[in-house]
Amino acid sequence: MEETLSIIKPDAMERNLEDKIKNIFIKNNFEIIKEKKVKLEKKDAELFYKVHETKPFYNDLCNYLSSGPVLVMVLKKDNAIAENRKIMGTTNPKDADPGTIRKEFGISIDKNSIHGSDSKENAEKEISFFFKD
Ligand code: IDP
Ligand code: MG
Repeated sequence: MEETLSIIKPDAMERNLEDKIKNIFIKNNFEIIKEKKVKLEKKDAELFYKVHETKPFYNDLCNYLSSGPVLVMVLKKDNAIAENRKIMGTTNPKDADPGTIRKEFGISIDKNSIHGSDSKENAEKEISFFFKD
């Protein structure tokens, strides 16, 4: 079994999509083993997205992620990291496959409703970023 970090981003929280998105994970046999609703400070978002600090969209991205509450979850399943990326869809909702979370709910490349870890190393880092135990 593998663990990955998922975040329901502010645009989806704002539209009350929390339960709909959680049900997609449950339907796809993910176990939600930890979850918490948090409102990040900008400096938290900057740390979380540090890998993107040189990108032109970094500042907007950090403002956005800290603009409202988010739901942070640890998802567990065989091959959870890749399986989660598959059901999330591509970064830009416009290009995402039908039935994916981003296709269904994403508004734009920045307001794309969901975050998911992209590798084993990042999953571990991101899980301990939010759940220190
Ligand atoms: P991912 O979320 O699919 O892993 P990343 O490349 O890691 O995509 O980018 C992190 C987040 O930064 C994206 O989910 C999206 O919200 C935002 N982002 C990525 N590329 C762009 C862009 O070109 N313009 C604006 N925001 C972007
Ligand atoms: Mg990423």
